[in-house]
Amino acid sequence: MMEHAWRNYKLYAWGKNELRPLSQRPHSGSIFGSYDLGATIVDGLDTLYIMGLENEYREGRDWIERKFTLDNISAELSVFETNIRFVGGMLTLYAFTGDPLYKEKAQHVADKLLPAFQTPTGIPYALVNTKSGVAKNYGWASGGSSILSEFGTLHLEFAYLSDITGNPLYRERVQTIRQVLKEIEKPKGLYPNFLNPKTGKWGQLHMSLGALGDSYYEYLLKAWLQSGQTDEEAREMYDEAMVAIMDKMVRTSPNGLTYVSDLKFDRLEHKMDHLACFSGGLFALGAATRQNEHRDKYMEVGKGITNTCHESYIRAPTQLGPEAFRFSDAVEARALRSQEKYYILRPETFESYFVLWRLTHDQKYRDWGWEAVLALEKHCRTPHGYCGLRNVYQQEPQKDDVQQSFFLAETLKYLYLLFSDDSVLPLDEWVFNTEAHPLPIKGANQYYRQAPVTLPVSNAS
Ligand code: DMJ
Repeated sequence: MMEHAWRNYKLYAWGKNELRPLSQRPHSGSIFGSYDLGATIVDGLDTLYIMGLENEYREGRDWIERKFTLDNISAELSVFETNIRFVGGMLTLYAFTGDPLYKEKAQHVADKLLPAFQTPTGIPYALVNTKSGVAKNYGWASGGSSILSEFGTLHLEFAYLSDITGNPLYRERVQTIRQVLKEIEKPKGLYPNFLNPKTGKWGQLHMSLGALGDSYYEYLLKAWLQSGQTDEEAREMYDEAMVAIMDKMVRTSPNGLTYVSDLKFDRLEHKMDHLACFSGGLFALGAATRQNEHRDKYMEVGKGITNTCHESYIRAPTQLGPEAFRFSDAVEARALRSQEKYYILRPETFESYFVLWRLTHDQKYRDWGWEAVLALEKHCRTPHGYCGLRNVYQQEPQKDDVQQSFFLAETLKYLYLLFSDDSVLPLDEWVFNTEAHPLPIKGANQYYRQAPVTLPVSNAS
């Protein structure tokens, strides 16, 4: 599957961001637009490396060396997307290979994002122009707010970049974000999705483990894991957030399905985004790494959410899950609105299968992953790459003509790892960024490659 996705990207969209498999041309309408940033190359390269596809890996490495730059282009980039895909991708490749090319490129990209952090609070804007450095927020985001899942999903990459370059600046930037979030008053212990970077005040009180919230919670747990479990502040913030989420947002349907609902002010919207399906793995990973009074309960919730996401898949004739699904008296784990019925090759459900497989070795997670592989082959594969579907509830759904870069970065990587031995990227040595780029755990992984500390001259003698 990876070879097929890569080969067709190479044939029809090489150096562009993504492939349109039906049209056999580049996809330029997505987050990275028509700039030649090679998003699929940078995002997919560590997957090729893990799979041992050496020739393809080399082609990608050569393209990065010869072509990849953000200099002399005037692109308006998403700080979050650029960080998780480009900085994250390069950092993993640096950890894997020690090739200084990737460290330089990771730093090059991160430096282009830094102007976005020039706000009164240090909470970055969402978008930054790579040439002018002018930064701004999305017009649609609650009163000029930045978005929790975006500014809260920089910590792993920026902390690691500081450690491998010896430059503390990147860690300082994300530590500032951490302090704002630590000190601010949290309504009912929860984090709303919107925060104004100028005033430091929350926007609309919408909370979610799906779109706009999701990976913030993920990065609290993972910052602690990445630090070799020394960043206790992150773990405490994670534990406190999960207590509130359990109390206010995790619910069980009449037929016993566990789900995490969105919360709008005081009202539960009994809906779960496909994006929130990563949280099955998150609850389980949090439970497995700390012995406390919540451990057994959280492990059960992690398994329950993963099971619910699997149900959302198998209740669709395509055996692939919708973008969002609801719980009411009439339906459970099913999309109701037409704009919720699509599937864009997302990885989150398979990510939870992978984490739960590693933690429990319950065969059902591999069985579920295999069902998904067959469904992807049946409905999403085309002669020229893989496409998403417009409606998972149709027997023969229309395809969307986009091969997302995260299909190579995440979806295929998690499915591959689900069927690999535990010794391939063991979870006590690696922590996955939110785009499935594995980063080494400090103190536990020989590939951490921390920059040597240079002593001041007077002490060095
Ligand atoms: C990916 O870019 C990341 O997983 C992100 O955290 C959420 N959305 C996509 C995949 O669905």
